[in-house]
Amino acid sequence: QDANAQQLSQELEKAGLLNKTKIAEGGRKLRKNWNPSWVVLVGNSLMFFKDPKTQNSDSWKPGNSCPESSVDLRGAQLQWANELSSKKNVFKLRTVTGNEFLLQSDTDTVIREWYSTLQKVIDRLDKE
Ligand code: I3P
Repeated sequence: QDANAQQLSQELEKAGLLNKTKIAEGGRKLRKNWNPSWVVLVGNSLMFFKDPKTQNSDSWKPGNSCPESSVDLRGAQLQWANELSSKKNVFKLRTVTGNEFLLQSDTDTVIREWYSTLQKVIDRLDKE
C-alpha cells in the first residue's frame, strides 16, 4: 500500500504499448511468451499492465487496476538485444534481482524513445 502510494505520488514519465516477454527470473532462464503490454514508467518503476485493449494511460491512477508486474529500475541494465530474437527492435532490461525482460516494437521511433527514456532514468538513479 505504501509502495503503491509512493508510486502514485510520482510523475508519469512515459506510457505506451510494447511487446514484452520475460526471459529470466532471478537469473533462471524462462521460456519466452511474447505478449502486448501497456508499459508505464513512473518514478523509479516500470509497470506492466495486462490486456491493453481494456487498459489505457489512466490505468495506474487510483481506483484503477494494479499492474501485472512492476520493475525497480535502480541498478538495472539496458542493452539492445536483436540477437536474442527473430523480431526487430528488441532490447533487454535486466534488474538487480536477475529478472530479464525483452521489450519490442515494430516502430523504430517508439522503441528508440523507450530505450533513451529508460536509460536516462537508470543513469539518474545511478548518480543518486
Ligand atoms: C518460441 C516462440 C518465440 C520465439 C522463440 C521460440 O517458441 O516462437 O516467439 O522468440 O525463439 O522458441 P514457442 O512458442 O514454442 O515457445 P522470438 O519471437 O523472440 O524469436 P527462441 O527460442 O529463438 O528465443
